[in-house]
Amino acid sequence: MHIRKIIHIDMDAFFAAVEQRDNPALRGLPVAVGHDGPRGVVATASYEARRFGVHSALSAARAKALCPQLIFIPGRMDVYKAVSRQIRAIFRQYTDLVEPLSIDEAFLDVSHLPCATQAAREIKTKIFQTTRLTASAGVSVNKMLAKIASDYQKPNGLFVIKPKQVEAFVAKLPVEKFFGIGRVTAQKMHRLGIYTGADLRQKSEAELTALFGKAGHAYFGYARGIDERQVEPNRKHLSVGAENTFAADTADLSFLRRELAQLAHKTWLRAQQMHFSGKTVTLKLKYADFKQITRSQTFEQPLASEADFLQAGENLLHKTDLSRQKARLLGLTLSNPPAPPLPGRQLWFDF
Ligand code: TTP
Ligand code: MG
Repeated sequence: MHIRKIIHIDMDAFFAAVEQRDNPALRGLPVAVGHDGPRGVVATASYEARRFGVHSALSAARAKALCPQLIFIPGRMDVYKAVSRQIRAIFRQYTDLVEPLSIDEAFLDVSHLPCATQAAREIKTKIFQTTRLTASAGVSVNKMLAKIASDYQKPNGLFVIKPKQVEAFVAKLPVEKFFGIGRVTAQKMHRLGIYTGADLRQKSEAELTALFGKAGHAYFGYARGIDERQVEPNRKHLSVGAENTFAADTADLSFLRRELAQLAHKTWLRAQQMHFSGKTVTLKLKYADFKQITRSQTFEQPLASEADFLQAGENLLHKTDLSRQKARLLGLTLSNPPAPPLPGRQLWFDF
């Protein structure tokens, strides 16, 4: 089997580090980037502030309660974007297979290079020389492990999970560290006595799909250190969706709404697993005579929650005509990621 070499790079305390770089008076101090106000939220915190428990997505009020001397800085998105372009230019010196996941992180497929670890070391050095900022790098055989590795020795880390180490590493890994396993899924696993990769490995693929639906298939692979997802440089064209053909044609609106809720749930889960967010929702409806229509709506911001996504789908469903013809198939798709691509985070603050 062909073994891939994947690097994941993620800047350290990105927005806060840029602010400390550009204003030496802030260095060594607890800094939060974000809005300071009654409805304010922390976008990120310097490592000094993190020692007090301040982190992304915390309300400004809570952050100041935890760390009264916290210095709030309004963000400068244009500067962060410029740095983001600088680091992407460095990545492209090593490979065309660069998949930016957000403003400060990317996957690189460097399978063609003799030594991925050496490349990661060089990239970190070049980033520092160019931007005066530190990044953490993870190197392994697939995306999931490379991403876990970059987080392992943050900040300014370089961590490698070699092919031979994968099994032992994954066995010890807490399930919440696996890709796409969020808080809710992790809690469900804990209730089932699944705490680590080794526990997860005890379950058959059939058991996992029965418990977690399609995601169960991925979890089965993850427990064995397998993640087949390719580094996808062209996220612009990416979309995530689900569709279902009914056992019998129907015009029953309450049935269709229940179907839609399932499609929205499935799609949202997959989008989260892929760190994908999109601004466009498309509903597809195939009538009993096989005539197909689509209705879509594009928002200014990526859809922020499953509930919003479903609501958009329902609005589109109401724009279809079921008075003359029954439906045989319903589909729902999320597409059109924001540019530059950002992950499915809900708390990006506005400028
Ligand atoms: P992250 O890479 O998640 O965080 P970070 O770089 O600040 O810190 P770490 O060292 O742990 O990687 O996110 C990158 C930037 O994205 C972050 O600096 C600010 C922004 N961001 C938000 O605006 N809202 C959020 O909820 C998160 C998580 C990040
Ligand atoms: Mg980061």
